[in-house]
Amino acid sequence: MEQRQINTVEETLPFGEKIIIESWNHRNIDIETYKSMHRGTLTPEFWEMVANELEWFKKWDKVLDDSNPPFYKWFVGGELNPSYLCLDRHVKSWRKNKVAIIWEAEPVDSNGVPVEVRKLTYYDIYKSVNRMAYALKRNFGIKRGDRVGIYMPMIPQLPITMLALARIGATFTVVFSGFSADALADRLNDAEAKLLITANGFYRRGNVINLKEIADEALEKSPTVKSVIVFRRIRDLNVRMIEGRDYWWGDIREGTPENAYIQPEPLPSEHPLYILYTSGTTGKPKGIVHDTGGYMTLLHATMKWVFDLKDDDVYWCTADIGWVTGHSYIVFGPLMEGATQIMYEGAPIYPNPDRWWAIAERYGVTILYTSPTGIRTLMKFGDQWVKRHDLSTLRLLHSVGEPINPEAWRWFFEVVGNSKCPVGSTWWMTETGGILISHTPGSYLVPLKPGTNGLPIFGIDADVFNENGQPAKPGEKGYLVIKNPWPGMPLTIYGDPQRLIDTYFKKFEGKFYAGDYAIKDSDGYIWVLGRADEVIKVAGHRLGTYEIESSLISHKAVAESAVIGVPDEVKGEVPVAFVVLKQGFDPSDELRQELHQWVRQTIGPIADPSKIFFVSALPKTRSGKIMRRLLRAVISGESLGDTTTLEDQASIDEVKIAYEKLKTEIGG
Ligand code: 6R9
Repeated sequence: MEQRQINTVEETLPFGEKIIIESWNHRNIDIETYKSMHRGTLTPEFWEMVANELEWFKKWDKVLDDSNPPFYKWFVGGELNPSYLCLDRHVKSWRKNKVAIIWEAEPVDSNGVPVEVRKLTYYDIYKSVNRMAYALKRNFGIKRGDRVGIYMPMIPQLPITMLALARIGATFTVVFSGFSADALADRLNDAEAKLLITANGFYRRGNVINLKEIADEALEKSPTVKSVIVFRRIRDLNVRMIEGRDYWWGDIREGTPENAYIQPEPLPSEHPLYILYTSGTTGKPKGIVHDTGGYMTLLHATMKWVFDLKDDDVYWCTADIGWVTGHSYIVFGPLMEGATQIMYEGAPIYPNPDRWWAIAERYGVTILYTSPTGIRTLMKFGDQWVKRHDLSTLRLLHSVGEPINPEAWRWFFEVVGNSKCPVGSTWWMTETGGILISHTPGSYLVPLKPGTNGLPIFGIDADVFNENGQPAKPGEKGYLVIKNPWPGMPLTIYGDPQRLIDTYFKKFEGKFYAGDYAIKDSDGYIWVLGRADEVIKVAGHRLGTYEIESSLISHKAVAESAVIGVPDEVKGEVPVAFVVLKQGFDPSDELRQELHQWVRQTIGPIADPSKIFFVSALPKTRSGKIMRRLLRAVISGESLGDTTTLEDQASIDEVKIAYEKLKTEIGG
């Protein structure tokens, strides 16, 4: 039995104490030693060493092609296939019948026991992927370079679909199953998807969601999609099937040979594996395109260093595959590493607020990767829900998606992890492909501090810059930048390469600007504070305030709108909307409800503002630009600063009154 001892040391800076878990896997290290090792890793050759640990069909001619920045290409000339790395390799080894995915459906019986659990081995998944790849190729003519949309809930058929598409070299785009028909249609159209793969429905919080109905509505506006494959997730849920367009997954599978084998395409390292749409500073989400070789290399590295994954681990990432965390750390990362992992269909509080802890106990989870919102949601219900379960198998905990407040960190560390598991907050984004700043208990563990992201991982040169592009002083708030190219970085923005340059590489010439505010402390630890742009993280879900504004403005009654993020105890941030109505429309509760419903229908429930305020004018400059800065100042109680450009002082007074009203309502 490993000896585990915890020492608590006081920090001098205003960042709280350091926590040293002594002898955790005997990899503890002091900060200066880590930093000196880290300095030696900031070269392409270091990443070449990591890439050499993957199985390539053909090795590269050049590690990094940097002739056309910021369109870097990693491992040029190399060929590989993610489906091969995640499946064939294991099937050829002792892992053939190792359980890859333990899937638990949401419904439970009257004793709270889950009614459906499936354990799929690597060989099971391998066979399904091959049959699916066979059908995609032979029946639907899908080939390398085609784009395919995926709109599926948290069921094993989702990773199976992604791996089948990767196997034949089709570029897929997964759309989160909580997005609306309009959001789905926008993404299918932008990607010019030929085919959509979906399910008839799924369970969420005890309700049946009819996914196919939403997909049908989207398909009316998505002319490029010629065929649809529908997985029957819920046996008795009947949905409309359009002859010649819609096909049942089961029927297709029946039509393929049991032992179908489709050779994995040897894909060039810079082949576009997938497009994932994410919110930015305009109304239209952008399609981040990831490569294959660099992306898989970063995932391999982080699975080892950050998650310390071993063959006897039971790993669980609670994210939804519809977001980047699920792409990287449910599908490609863990499966490539041969993990046994948990996949859960439903809500964390169904039927009770101990569902996650029950699952962790049931399967003996050892590594848990979750979100601050998840932690805060469950923390609210009290320790007794955790204590009811034996969580002694847990050995490593991480969070992602938003800053973790020290209180939530402590609860996760003490109550869930019983003060023996390292707890990290891994910083990364859709654009980065994988984790770039994090504690790395799998390689070397520096002291923990509640709430920090820690030091950049090996091979990543991250810093905090001030407005002038100079490194910020310790403790000074600035902008997070990544100074070197890394494997896993975006290839481009689909259909709009210039936007990649403008959004990420202009503010600090040639360096990747993440769009986050951050502080570096005197130890060099990075603390990401939140977004510096018009992006908000609602329960860890990334949304653009402009998207919500565009949705509101598209309603017939709305003339103008401004949306900002407001701090929320559980969700981190929630959107609040200020709305000016058109002539002939009057504020009413009914109209307010209609607007809430409208946002749900045009984007999805996650984007629904927590409050909608009717105002007669928005604070604007004389040239007509909405001054969101002032709205945010009112909300944060900061001084309004320079208001000389403000056209109409009355507008800001009205916002203040609306905000005071909000504060009394939420008791903040
Ligand atoms: C993986 C993911 C990216 C934004 C990012 C930042 C925030 C993510 C964080 C974090 C503080 C962490 N973020 N992880 N902030 N600490 N550990 O979430 O990707 O959805 O693209 O969001 O999320 O603001 O810029 P994505």
